[in-house]
Amino acid sequence: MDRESDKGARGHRDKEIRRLGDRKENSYIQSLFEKGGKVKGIENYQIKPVSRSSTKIVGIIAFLSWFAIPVSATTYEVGPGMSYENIGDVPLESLNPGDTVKIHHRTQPYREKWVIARTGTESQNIVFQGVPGTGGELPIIEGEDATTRLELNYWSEERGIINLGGSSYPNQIPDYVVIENLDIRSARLPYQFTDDQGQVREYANNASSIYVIEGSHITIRNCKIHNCGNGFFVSHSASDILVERCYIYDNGIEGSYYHHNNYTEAKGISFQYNHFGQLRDGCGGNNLKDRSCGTVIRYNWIECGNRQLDLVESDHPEIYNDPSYSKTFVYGNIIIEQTDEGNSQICHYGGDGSNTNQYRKGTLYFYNNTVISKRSGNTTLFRLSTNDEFCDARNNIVYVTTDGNRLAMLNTHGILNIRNNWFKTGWVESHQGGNYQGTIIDSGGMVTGDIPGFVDWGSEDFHLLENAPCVNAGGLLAAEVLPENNVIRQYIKHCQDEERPSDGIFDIGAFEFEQGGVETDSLAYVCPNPCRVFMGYNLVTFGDLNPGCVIEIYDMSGRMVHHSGDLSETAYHWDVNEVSAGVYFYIIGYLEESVKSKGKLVIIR
Ligand SMILES: [Ca+2]
Ligand SMILES: [Ca+2]
Repeated sequence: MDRESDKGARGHRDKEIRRLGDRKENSYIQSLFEKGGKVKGIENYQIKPVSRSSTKIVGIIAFLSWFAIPVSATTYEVGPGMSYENIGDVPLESLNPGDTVKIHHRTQPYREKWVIARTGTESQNIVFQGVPGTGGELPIIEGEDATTRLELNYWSEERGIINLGGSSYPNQIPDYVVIENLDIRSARLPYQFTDDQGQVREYANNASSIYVIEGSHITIRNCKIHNCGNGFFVSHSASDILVERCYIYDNGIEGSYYHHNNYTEAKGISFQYNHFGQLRDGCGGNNLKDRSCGTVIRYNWIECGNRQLDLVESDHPEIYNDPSYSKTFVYGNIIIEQTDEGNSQICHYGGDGSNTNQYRKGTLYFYNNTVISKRSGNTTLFRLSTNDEFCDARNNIVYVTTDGNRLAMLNTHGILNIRNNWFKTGWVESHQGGNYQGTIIDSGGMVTGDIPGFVDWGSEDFHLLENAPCVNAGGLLAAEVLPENNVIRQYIKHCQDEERPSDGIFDIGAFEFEQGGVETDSLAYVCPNPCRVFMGYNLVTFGDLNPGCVIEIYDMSGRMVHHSGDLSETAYHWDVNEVSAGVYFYIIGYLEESVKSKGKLVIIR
C-alpha cells in the first residue's frame, strides 16, 4: 500500500508515453535508442543494450563532431533590472556545461516552473543558483500559478516545480547539475500551473518541489523545500544524488501515509547537514523515506514524521542487485520524536512490499546518533522487517522522556548487535510479547542511566556536559564503515556542520564533548612530532613519564593501534617502522587514576 504514490507516478508516466503524439514521439524513440531499448516495427535499427558510460562516450563523440568550436560558459543573471527579468526568459533548452543561471532575490516570488534536461560535466556543472537578499532571504520559486517557458517540452509536468529529465525538448539526461540557495514551495492539489503548451492544469497530490526522473551527479544544496505533496522526490533511474544543508519540512497530504518530506529511490544517495522538520498538519507520511542503494544519512537533524527514517526496498534490479544495496549508513544524526507523531517506530529497515526477496537484507550501520523520544507511551527504535535484516548499532544515545521500560530496541524481527550505546535504564528488547522473534547481541560497553548528560534540554542543546556518562564511553566503529564513513563531522543547528573534536576515544552520541574530556599533562613530551620516517626517523620517544603509566595510541577512527603495557621507565620508544602515515592520538594514563595526558601525533612517510 505504501507504494501507491510511487506506483502512481510510474503508471502516469506510462500513460503519458502511450498518449505521446507526433509532438513527442520522435524524441521518445530516440531516447529509447539511447537507452538501448527496442522499438516495435523497426527491429533493424535495434541496438544492443549498452552501459551508461558507453552511451555517454557515444554521446560525447557525437557532441564533439557536431560542435567543433568549444562553447564557453555563460552566466544568466535573472532578476529585477537584470538581463533576464524571469527565469523563463533564459534559453533553458540550450544550457551548456559550465553555465550558471543566477536567480536574484526579489520581494515577489518567481511563479515559474521548468525542466532541466541538459548535461554538465564533472568540471563544468550546470548550476541554478539563488542569490539571497540582503537579509539572507532565499529567492522564492512558487509553484502555485507558476508558468512554464513554452520552448520546453517535457512530461510529468504535474509532478514537480523543477523537473530533472523526462523531457522531449531538450532531451539530454541531466548530469552534473547543481540547484542551490532557493526556497521552492507549493506543488500539490489544489494548486494550478500553466504548462509548456500554455494550458492551465492542476498539480498531482504527489507533486514535489524537485522531481528527479533521471540523471546523475545531482546536488541539491541549501534549499528550503516545503508545502508540496512529497517534498523531494527521486525515481529509480537517477544516480549519485547529494542533498545537503536543506530545510525540508511542511510537506505531505492530509490524511495520507504515502506522501513524505523525502521520497527517494536512486543508485547512490547521500543526505548530510539537512534539517528535516515536521510534516504539514494532519499528514501521516514519513520524514525520510528511501528505497535507494548506497544510502548514506549523516549529520542531519531529523524530527517528527510517522517514522523518522523509512529505509525500505527497491523493486528495480539495477538497484537491489547493486552491492551497495546491502550496506546502509546512518550516523551522526539527531533524531527526535517530538510528541506522539504517528508510528512509535523511529527507524524502519528492510521492506514494506509483498516480495521479501527484494528487501534490503543487509546491514544497517547505525552509529553515533542521538535519538530522543518524547512519546508518552511506547517507543521502538528499530523495525527490522525480517530476520534477514541486521543492524549494527554503536555509540548511540537513545533517550525516552517516559519510563525506560517504554523503550524497546526491536519490533518483531531482526538481528541487532549493540555495543557502547547509552540507553535509558529499564529498556526492553521488544514490546511485541509472544510475537517477538528477533535477537539482540550485546557486544559490550553498554551504558544505562536516567539522563545522558545533555547541556540544555529546554533549548534542545544535546551536546554533552563534561561529567556526562556518555563522555569517552564510546567504542570502536565497525571495520566496514571505515574509512569512508568515519564520524569526523558534527551537526550545527541548523544546516551547518563542523569538525568533530577528537581525543582518540569516541563519546557516545552525535556530539563530542568540546574539551575532549581529558586533562593535559604538559610535563610529558613526544618527539619527533611530526615523525618523518622518510628522513630516517623510525622511533617516537615519549619522555618525562611518571613510572607506572601506560601509553595507548589510536588512529583517526578510534581504533587502538598500539599499547605500551605498564611502564617502569621515564621514557618509552614506539617503533613506527610498520605504522602507516597519518594522524594518531596518544593517551598517557595511570592505573587506577583518570587519564592524565593526551595529544596528536603525526607520522609522515
Ligand atoms: Ca513517529
Ligand atoms: Ca572523547
